[in-house]
Amino acid sequence: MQKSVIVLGRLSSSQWAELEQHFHVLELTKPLNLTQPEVLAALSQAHGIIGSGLAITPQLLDAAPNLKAIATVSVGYDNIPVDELTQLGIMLCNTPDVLTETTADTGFALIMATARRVVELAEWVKAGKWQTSIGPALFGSDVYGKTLGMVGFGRIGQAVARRGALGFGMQVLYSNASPKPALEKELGAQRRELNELLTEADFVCVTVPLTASTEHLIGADEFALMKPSGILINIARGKVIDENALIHALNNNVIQAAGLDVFAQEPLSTDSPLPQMSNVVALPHIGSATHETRDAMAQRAVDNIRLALQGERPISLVNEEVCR
Ligand code: 8YV
Repeated sequence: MQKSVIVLGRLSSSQWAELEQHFHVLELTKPLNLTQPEVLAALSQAHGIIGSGLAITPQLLDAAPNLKAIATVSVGYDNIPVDELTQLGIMLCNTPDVLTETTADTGFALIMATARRVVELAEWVKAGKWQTSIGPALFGSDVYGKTLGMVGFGRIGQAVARRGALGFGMQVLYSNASPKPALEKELGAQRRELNELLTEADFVCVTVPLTASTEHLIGADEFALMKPSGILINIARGKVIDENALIHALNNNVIQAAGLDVFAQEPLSTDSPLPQMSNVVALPHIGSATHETRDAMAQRAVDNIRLALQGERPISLVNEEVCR
């Protein structure tokens, strides 16, 4: 009997056709409503699920006794209970590599936009306020030649650092559990303790995954260590930052500015003051959101689920233990 795969999210027509060659494919919409009989019927048959932002609850797992693999269309999987899946023998696959450069571009867009006040000044021009030549009140800060502090030095962190070092003559510092000698050689990057990095960097760029040990990694004490001219960039997960402490730091000249692609709550609550602040550039979690990259991520998820359900090793498997 053909195996069944549930798809939650967009696939191209060729990706859809590729899946249909091998599986019975069912499309459902997010969030999954587990009280709907058709959703429960689909889950009861499902061997695989493809989707992003998946709420993998115990109820969902109970409703899907045949589940063998989940392919999240994201590199991050902080929203997924990996240990529970491993215990149940369910493979979790993600989409690293294919989104690295695009997400690093987003990080650099935020570095440029915050330092040179791109959004604020574009809005100023749009409002017809450019009537005389501009003075120092509207000047920004240099990016070229400054110090870039990477909090987390995995694939995306390294790609941001490469842009900074090779394109913008930046001195790269990084804090990471393990040293990265190859990058030290390639970019002249230097490893620092987090506190030292915060003190020395002009730009602090966060790329660590969200885990129990990185939640609120950057809070009031950490902002106090940064330079008053320092700029915080977050392209990781919102909860790595204590947002209340960030708002306080931005309002009280503890740091200069922040460029944020991610927030503790997404979509961002309309109560959040962050997007209205002139020293904040807030984006709607677009790290990987280009046509090319989202297509490549969807393709990786399709490849992962196909391999997993055909008994082969998926390209990017998070919980290797399931295969042992
Ligand atoms: C995702 C992301 O695309 O990959 C990740 O972890 O944060 C984004 O690139 C987003 O979560 C939607 O899937």
